[in-house]
Amino acid sequence: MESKKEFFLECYKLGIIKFGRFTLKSGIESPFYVDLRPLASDPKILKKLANYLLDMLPLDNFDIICGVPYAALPMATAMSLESYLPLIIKRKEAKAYGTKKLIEGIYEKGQNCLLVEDVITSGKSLVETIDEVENEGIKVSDIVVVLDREQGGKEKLEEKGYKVHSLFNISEVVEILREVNYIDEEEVARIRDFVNGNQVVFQEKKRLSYEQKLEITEHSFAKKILEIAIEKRSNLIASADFITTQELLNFADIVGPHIVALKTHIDILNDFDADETILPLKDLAAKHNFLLMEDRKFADIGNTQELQFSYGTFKISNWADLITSHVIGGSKSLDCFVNAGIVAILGMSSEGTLTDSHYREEALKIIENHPNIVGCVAQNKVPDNILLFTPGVNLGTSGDGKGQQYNSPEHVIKNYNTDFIIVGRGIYKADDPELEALRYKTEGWQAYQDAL
Ligand code: 5BU
Repeated sequence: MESKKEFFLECYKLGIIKFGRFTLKSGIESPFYVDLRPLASDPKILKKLANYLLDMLPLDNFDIICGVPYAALPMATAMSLESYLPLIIKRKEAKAYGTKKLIEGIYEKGQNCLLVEDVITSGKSLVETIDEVENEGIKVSDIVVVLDREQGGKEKLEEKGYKVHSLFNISEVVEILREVNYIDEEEVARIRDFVNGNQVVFQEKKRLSYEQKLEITEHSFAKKILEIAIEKRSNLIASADFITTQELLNFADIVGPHIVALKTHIDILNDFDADETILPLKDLAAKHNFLLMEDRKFADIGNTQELQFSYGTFKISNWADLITSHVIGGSKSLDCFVNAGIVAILGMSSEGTLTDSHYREEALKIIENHPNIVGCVAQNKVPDNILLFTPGVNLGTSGDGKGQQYNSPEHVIKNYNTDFIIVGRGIYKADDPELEALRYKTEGWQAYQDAL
């Protein structure tokens, strides 16, 4: 048989222990979280686990075997199959009708039952289970657990005269994971502290500054927008959702000094004209030093996106520095955006969006690995090397009655580490858009500085 250590690492790969910051049922913060249920989904591992557990035990002492519901049920079943110890099932609650039995299966009073548990923490729930089993006239002398969290449970049960056999304990598990560099010294120390009953202090990870991001970002447009942010002391992008060129240009000139980028929906203009719209817009971008971001939200196959990007009425590739794109077409669909930076859509701000956590997890894999990506649009934290753009920002209201959901600049910068806030109606619908742009700029910058 492989070593216990190798076996543990096999189990670990199923995701049974997570490290980070977790709030337990009791409200206590823990530096790790254990859930052994995935073990039952790998039949080979479950079978091996059953044999490891059985090997530790004086099997002749037991007449029957019982798992503590629910996580230990498959474990007890597998042990029963490997050892021929008959299985009984303990219900979580007695049936409200019929037999009202708490224990199901065939057993006799006075038989000795081996109890199986996945994780032992304080031992409280095990004590309750033992009481219930003993109330049926069944004897319990030994308990076998897969993982001892070393928080007093074993001692508590042993004081009451039970023998607790544990396959792994958290200290040895941490040692194994440290040896293979899956966790670092800081985490090891925090776990030791926690196990020793000390309150664990979690150091809040600070957000990176724009200067630090400038060092780690690769894309030229990522660098450009960061440089503008530093120079203008602004993280504001104004969304200019106008339907006439005149309004668009007036607005760009007014808010230009305060923004890092102007976001357009060029296809909503009634009077688009490359010479009349784009040329003066580019001049304004140069005059006030901001980027042009076309919120096109591409969502097609690569070939079509390539055509949509460079041809048709708007010829976006001629003038946009940044474009938004969904990643729904897969990584290769993004290859066509070569002379602009992609701001990929990870999560939308609107109520009922389908960009749920599963979608975002998969989308992020594409976003993290595509060289044309500058950043993403999202309403949650993202890795440090991807710039985060957050729309749905408004100081005056929480929604628009059409599904848009708003937060304040402070909220998104503090909670999501947003790099750039995107504000549309909050600014362009204001009585004095310039003053309002200044207000969002000031609030956004202040929130950023406070978060450093
Ligand atoms: P608003 O007026 O601040 O609600 O405008 C927000 C802009 O951002 C608007 O142009 C939207 O098309 C855009 N937007 C958004 O609001 N939410 C999203 O998730 C994405 C884009 Br992606």
